[in-house]
This record gives sequence, C-alpha cells and structure tokens, in this order.
Amino acid sequence: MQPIIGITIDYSQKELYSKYPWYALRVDYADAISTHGGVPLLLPYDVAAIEQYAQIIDGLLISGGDFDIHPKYYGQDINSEYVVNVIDSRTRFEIALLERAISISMPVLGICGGMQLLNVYSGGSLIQHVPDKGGTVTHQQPHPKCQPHHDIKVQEDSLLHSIAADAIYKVNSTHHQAVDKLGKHLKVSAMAEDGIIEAIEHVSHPYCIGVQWHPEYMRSEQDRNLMHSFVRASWLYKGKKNG
Ligand SMILES: [Mn+2]
Repeated sequence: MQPIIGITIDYSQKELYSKYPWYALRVDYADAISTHGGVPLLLPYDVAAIEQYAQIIDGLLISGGDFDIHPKYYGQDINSEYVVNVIDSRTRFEIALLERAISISMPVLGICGGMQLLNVYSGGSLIQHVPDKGGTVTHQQPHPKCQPHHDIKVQEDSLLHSIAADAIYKVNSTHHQAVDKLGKHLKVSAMAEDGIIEAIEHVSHPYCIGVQWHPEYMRSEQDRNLMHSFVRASWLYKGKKNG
C-alpha cells in the first residue's frame, strides 16, 4: 500500500481566488509526493482533528508559503519592518501537528517555512530578515524560483548527506528569514557560504529533516533523492504501524 503524506497548506484572505479566506498549495508539493509513490493529502487547520490526521497519514510534509512565523513563538517582538503576513492559525495548527508527529516517530520533512517551524517548535529562533544581517549571499533569488541559485555544503555525518549523496550542490533560495539559534535535539546538516543555515535534522528521530530551499521542484538529482527518501521513510513507517 502507498504511504499517505499529509501536507500542510497556506492560507490567504487576499481577494485573488475568493473574497472569502482560502487555502492554497503550489502543485509541485503534491506532484513530488505522487511521483515517488506517495498519496498526497492536504490538511486544513482543524486542531480538533489532529489525532485523526495523525492516524491517517504516514508522513508529514510541512510546506512553505507566503507568511512569517510570529516572533512571539520564539520570545521576540517583531524587530524588522520586513516581517509580513503572520498567520497565527497556521502556526498554532502546525506546531500541534508537528508535536504529535514527532511523538510517534512519524517521518517529517519541513520545507522553507516548514524548516523554520521545526526550529521554532524545538525552542530555536529565527533571523527575522536575512538582508538586515548584510551577508554575502542573496537568499531571495531574482530569477525563477525553480532554478538553482547558491551552493550549500552538507555536513558529512548527516542524514541529509547519506540521502543526497553529495557534499556540495546548488539549491534554489526564496527565503528572507533563516534559523538563528538552533532548537533542542536538532543539528545543522547544511549551510550556505555566508553561514546561513540551510538544513537541519533531529538528532534522535529516525527521519525528521528541515530544508530551507524547495526540493519539491525536483530539478536536481539531490532533490529527487530527498523527496524519494521521504516517501520511502513514510512507507517504512506505514509498514511498522500496520505490522
Ligand atoms: Mn538560501
């Protein structure tokens, strides 16, 4: 049986699709799961349904989106004029769902804002606006977001390294925030040249990875390996759950 991958989704009140609030997810996220043999299932922010969701799904993909996590979740006030579009209902839901997933050792992949959520959930903090730090790498690439942009260096003793099978490769970059203080039970698994943390993973969970870029476009072999490994880990988890 194929593993069912729960994917969290974005939320907007902008009158683009409806004059009422709407949920959204870029198609690539779901397609990347289907391509590797998983069944994608989108998860609305129903906190009361988390236990049901956790029973139905075999892996949790926390997506990115057009939002920032409110700094109150890591004990700060907003300190940059560039912190935008805070979606409290999303963050509350994702923290509760992630907590449940980690407690039952369900595979987790956090992408972009999803990686930031993993760090904040774990007690870490974020750089509220990376350009404020004056680094040497542009993390909001000007060209189309699916294209590779800057190099990352992957730590050789990391799960990510065993999956991607490369130590240095190019990724896309569409984030204006990044991990600052690392959360508990996490380690850095990749960095950009300017020291910005590009990937993290849980030190004792069997498969809990966060990446700051968007592997779901699957333009590189390393990104296809990552999406494949996540679906496979979810398939193994499903077998244990039912076995
Ligand atoms: Mn980047």
